[in-house]
Amino acid sequence: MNFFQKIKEKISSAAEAVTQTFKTGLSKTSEQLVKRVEALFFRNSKIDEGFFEELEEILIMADVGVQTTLQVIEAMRKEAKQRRLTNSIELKPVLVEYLLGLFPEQLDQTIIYAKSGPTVIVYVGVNGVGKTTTIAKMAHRFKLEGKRVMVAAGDTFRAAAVEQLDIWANRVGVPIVKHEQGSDPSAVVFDAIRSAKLQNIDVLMIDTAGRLQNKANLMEELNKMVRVIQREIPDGPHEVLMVLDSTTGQNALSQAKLFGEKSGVTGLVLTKLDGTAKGGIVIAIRRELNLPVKYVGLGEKAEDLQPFDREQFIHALFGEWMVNIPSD
Ligand SMILES: Nc1nc2c(ncn2[C@@H]2O[C@H](COP(=O)(O)OP(=O)(O)OP(=O)(O)O)[C@@H](O)[C@H]2O)c(=O)[nH]1
Ligand SMILES: [Mg+2]
Repeated sequence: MNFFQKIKEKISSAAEAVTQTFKTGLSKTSEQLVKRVEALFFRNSKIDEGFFEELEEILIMADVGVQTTLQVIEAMRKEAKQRRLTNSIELKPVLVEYLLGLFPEQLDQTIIYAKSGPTVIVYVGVNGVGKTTTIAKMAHRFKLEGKRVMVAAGDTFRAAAVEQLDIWANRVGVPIVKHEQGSDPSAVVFDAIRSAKLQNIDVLMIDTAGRLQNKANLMEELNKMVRVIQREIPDGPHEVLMVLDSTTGQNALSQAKLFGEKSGVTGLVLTKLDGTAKGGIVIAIRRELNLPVKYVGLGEKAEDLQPFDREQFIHALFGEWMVNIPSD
């Protein structure tokens, strides 16, 4: 095997590993959604009212969202009528293609980097959604890409939050800037930016305390952190990533709606997809909010955080199923 073949093989095995991560991470959703859809197609070979009603229910149960589900059903009705389809099996590829088409084509996952100097990424979200873990996973990714990474312990509120990030920073092998619990998070941010500049850091990631969008003082604290960043780095923060726990379903959607309005969120990270059968929430969120889904959490290991890829996503859900689509 020559050098180029070896490289090619390596790349494709990496791609295969990603596919597997998506498949495993989405297996609960796939099991629920696809098995039920499959059973429906098996039972109802005729395209009738009952067929559409049940399909509607299945999609809503998977948290695809009412609005989006109604659009999908409407499109399928139209297609069936126009093409005079009678057997439900003929609607299989229409469904898969339509779901794929629900995601805008642009590359959602691309992180916006600084033109020069450190790229600053702030992580925000309510308590326990996975902000700190996501920072650790991202630190691991960026490091593998050869970037110089630094993290800042901007959650000075919760007991043990600084320690949690410290442990991660050590494990991943990246420097951390931290102050004592109870200190002003903006001061941590200030120090972190100074030291990121001095150390030629490529990516500085700032952890923040979990907060609800209706807590005015905490939202103001967040704004203050952003102002401190902007004073030091005028085009920063380059990303404000809102982390959402997908196991909370429609709740995550409303959090993002309310939070996004108030805090200049530039993108979303959807964690814990491996823990829910309602992974359709990714579709609902992508449809109902004008915010890109940059990364998805498909498990607890560092490699389980993946850039969101609509094709991997739909393929992981419907892959086996698409193979069985009869060609005409
Ligand atoms: N299964 C699974 N667990 C995850 C994922 N992401 C985070 N978690 C877990 O979620 C829990 C909370 O994660 P944290 O990173 O501490 O959440 P946080 O948003 O920083 O929480 P606060 O700082 O308390 O607001 C931890 O037990 C993580 O291991 C994921 O993608 N899959
Ligand atoms: Mg945290």
